[in-house]
Amino acid sequence: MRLSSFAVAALLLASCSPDEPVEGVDPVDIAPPAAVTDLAATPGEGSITLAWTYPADADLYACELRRLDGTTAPASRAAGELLTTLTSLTPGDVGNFNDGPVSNGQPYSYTIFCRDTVANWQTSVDAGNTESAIPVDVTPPSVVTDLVAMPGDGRVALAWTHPAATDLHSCELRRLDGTTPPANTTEGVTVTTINSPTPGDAGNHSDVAVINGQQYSYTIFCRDIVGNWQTTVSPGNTESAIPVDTTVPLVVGDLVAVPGDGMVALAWTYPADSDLHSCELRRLDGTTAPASRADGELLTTLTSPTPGDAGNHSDAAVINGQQYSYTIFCRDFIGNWQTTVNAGNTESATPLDMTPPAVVTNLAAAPGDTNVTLTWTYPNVSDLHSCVVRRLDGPTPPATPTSGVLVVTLSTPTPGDAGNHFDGTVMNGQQYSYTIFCRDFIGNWQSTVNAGNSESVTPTP
Ligand SMILES: [Ca+2]
Ligand SMILES: [Ca+2]
Ligand SMILES: [Ca+2]
Ligand SMILES: [Ca+2]
Repeated sequence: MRLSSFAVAALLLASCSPDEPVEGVDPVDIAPPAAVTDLAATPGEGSITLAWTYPADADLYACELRRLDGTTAPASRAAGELLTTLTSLTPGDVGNFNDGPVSNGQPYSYTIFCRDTVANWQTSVDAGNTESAIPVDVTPPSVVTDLVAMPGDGRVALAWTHPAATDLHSCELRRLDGTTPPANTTEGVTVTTINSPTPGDAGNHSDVAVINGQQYSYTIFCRDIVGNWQTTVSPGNTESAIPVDTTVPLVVGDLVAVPGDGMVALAWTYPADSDLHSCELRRLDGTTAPASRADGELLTTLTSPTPGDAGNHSDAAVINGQQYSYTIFCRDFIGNWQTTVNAGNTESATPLDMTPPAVVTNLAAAPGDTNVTLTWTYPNVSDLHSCVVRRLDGPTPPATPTSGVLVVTLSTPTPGDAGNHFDGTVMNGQQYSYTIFCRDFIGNWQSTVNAGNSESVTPTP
């Protein structure tokens, strides 16, 4: 039979030698169980998993798992806090317990005390029934989401949402050339490190270390304060983009149009843009310069200009007296056309006839009695308007269209034809010298005096 605790206590009171068997009753059990063995404490994320082996004592009844903060295990059942009382035990079996939540980085120490059915508590504390552990954070932050990469001109604008992890420490924006984003924190280059981001908040970065036309792929990796890196690569934290040149060249400057005879001489300064590809010189009849590349006619395409250098063009496809207006438009290598029209890249000009007719030829002066008969050949120029026969007394012919006296004005002569004039206003014995000067419709006077258009003669009876 078994004695109740009460009966044992009564027997203990009745005997001064309790270790000895008492006549007529079972020997009193005063031996506690052995201690648990092989206690192990495995730290986890916010938890510690404990495992041990129960003592083999047949009268094992219950055990207490106690815990103390720090590195010293509870030395007795009065120390630390009782985590759990383990009952319905099988002697010699393994036991386990998961202690959590506990604070990561904080040491915890454990002891297990066991008792038998009559409440004899084992009090020993040794390596077998004590253990310490520090739970560790092994959980990386979740993945960045909503990453977008907007291609710009010489830049890629990235935006995303940081993970909501409260222990978020920093994130790294990494980049690889091409279509495949970095697969881990060593692939590609670090574009930027975002320190102390606010968990769950939006982040952004403008990557300007890029070349237009080149594809770039990005991944953002984040870590927590103990250094757990998130390694996931997903649509949420990766993105590719190709920055593009959208900047048009600057405008041509200093355009001048100098009217000439049957031509307009244009000069200008090219814009200094390094990606200047070519320019178009366009022309419209009249006072208004081409407003766009759809306006007027293309006079010439200026290829491979040197940025910032001077340029020029001679427009000979013009009619004198007609006004022309010019605009120069430039483009870059991508094909971005500059569309601005201002004083710097527009100009108007009216080419002018400044060419006098050629000289009369074959002038002959036949002396008569108080007269001189002149014959010549008109110059063969299409814009021949009129000629004048001028005369000076003496051996020297008139040098200009206004010197000497006007003998006759020859209107609307036929170019290249023969002409003649009978000068009956002369005296015998007096020497006379003639020059014929011609002009065109604009009024350009031919001023040459030579053997062809001058002659001296002395009328005789
Ligand atoms: Ca016992
Ligand atoms: Ca963590
Ligand atoms: Ca450009
Ligand atoms: Ca002329």
